[in-house]
Amino acid sequence: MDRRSFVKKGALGIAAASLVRPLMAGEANAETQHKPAEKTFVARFKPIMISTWSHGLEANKAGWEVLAKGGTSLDAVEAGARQTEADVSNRSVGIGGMPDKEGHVTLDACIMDWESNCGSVGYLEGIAHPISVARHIMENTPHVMLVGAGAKKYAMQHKFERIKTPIPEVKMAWKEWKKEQEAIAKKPVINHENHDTIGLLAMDSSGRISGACTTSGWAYKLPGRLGDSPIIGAGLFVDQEVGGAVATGLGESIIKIAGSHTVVELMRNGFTPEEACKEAVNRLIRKHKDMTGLQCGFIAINTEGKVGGYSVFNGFNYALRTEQEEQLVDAPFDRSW
Ligand code: SD4
Repeated sequence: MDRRSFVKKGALGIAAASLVRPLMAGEANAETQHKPAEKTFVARFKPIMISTWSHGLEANKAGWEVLAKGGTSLDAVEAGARQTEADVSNRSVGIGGMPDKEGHVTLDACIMDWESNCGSVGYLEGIAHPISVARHIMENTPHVMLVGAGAKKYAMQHKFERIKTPIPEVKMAWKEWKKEQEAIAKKPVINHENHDTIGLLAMDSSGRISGACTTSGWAYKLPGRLGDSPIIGAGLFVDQEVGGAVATGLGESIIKIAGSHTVVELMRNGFTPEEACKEAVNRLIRKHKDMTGLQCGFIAINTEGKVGGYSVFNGFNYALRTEQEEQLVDAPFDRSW
């Protein structure tokens, strides 16, 4: 099947689960009374996974191997993110990512689960799977976020796989860029051809929602720059009472409206996932006088298993995986390039 044949235009929200919300930890009913909190989730939901951009199709495949066996949404989003991080052809995530102004590939990632546990890593160099470092921080330290040299030290102490970056093709491109002396302050044109950060959201068969986000960020950024992707509430937010959201695009703009948190709070107030993403995009647009090159998009899922997305400009899409379908959905948008 070629790519176009399974692209679906403008999906508005896909009901992929029953309309029953998952039981929350500590919330007792006849089946669950006196059982530990983790057993209060009942396997009655149809799993679903959504991931940004077309490479989300492959990431969803990796995540689906987990979900199909009844695994957790946390394991699923980590597996999906690792798939993209290992893809050498991807220029904005993991090993094939683009460097900063000085030629260093620095990676950002974060992860969040249904109990609001979260972990994050920023400005991490030479480590293959930042998403797994973020999860390790979440599960093994009292902290949420480690960055730079400390993050690298942590990853090495815990024997995370090391990589040599930039890969030769990327180094060549960086040298060319240096020659052209482009001004770093210029806003890049961000579309799906050159901006491939991946954000993933999954609901497992117990209704538990988790999310992940991983990127090398803005190509040729200033050394030390972090975007939205490692920031809980900006690049990713999950609240099991409501749902989850992830962002992609120009991080500086997404941070200004605490993008993913905003989407989740809008859903809390009754918006569908697509309506919430649209309203967040509108809010972001209101904060910027000049929208040139300012592509940003959100995807979201609620506890009913409905999903949606929305972007500033056309060209943003996300991969959807359910028991019945595997497709790339062109997100609705505010304006055309
Ligand atoms: C960043 N939000 O570093 C990321 C980049 C991105 O699609 O999402 N690109 O600003």
